[in-house]
Amino acid sequence: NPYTFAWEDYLGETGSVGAPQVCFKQHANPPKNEFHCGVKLEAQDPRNLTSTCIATVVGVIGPRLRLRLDGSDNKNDFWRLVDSNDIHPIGHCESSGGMLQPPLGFRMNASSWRTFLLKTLTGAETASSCCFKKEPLSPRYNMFRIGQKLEAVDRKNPHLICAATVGAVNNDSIFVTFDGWKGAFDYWCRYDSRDIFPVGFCAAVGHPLQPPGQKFALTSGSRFKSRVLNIPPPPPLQSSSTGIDKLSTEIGKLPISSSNTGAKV
Ligand code: MLY
Repeated sequence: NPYTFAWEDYLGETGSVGAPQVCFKQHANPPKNEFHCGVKLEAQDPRNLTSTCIATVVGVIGPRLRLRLDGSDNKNDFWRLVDSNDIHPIGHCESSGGMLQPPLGFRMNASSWRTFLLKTLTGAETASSCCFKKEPLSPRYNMFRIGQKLEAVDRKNPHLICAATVGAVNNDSIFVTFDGWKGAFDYWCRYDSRDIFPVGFCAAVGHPLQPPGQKFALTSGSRFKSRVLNIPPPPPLQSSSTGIDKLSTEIGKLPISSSNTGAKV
């Protein structure tokens, strides 16, 4: 039964603990999923983050939505949580002064975009604004510790959430390792990624959980001897792009005077 992985037994056998809820950017009480297949919404194009596109819900599992961008193919589906800031009701983009864009790889020529948009939205069922839940706050800093267990999206098979371990911690990043698998699925992510969840999350929301794989060193007493980690270098320290954005915004607001123009700034 994919809903009932025995975390308690596994934590005991491996002598490990789950990362505490407060480490995660997830609500302690996960939101209800009130979307259903077929409804349309606005979503950021994951392959072109400056574009807001029309998407259709093509799958619903627990608090997750499988989305397909209208005008794209069925090979680029992606998943979002119902409390993601990347999704909004139809009309949100226009009401905030933006324009809906064709997805990267739009399958018609650009001039047919307006016609396509009109057609795809005419008579469409749109997701009600009450389906969209408030995104949780980010924890103030990275509180993860090496060895803590968690549940994590397999980014190569993003419909899957799997048993995982914090393999390394570096500044605002953690290295997610998948228990019982060789390193091929492991990845670095920010501590406030929406792809990582506390132990027990899947059971609580009715999402299947992939138990550990079978690739354990068959030495020592336990079935679950941890493997030797091959940890790739962490991502370069972000010179906090948001910080820079904010700084340049602030600079833009400064009154122009002899003290802040000219070469000596
Ligand atoms: N068919 C794939 C699935 C791998 C899933 C790995 N996750 C659970 C970490 C394979 O067997 O390679």
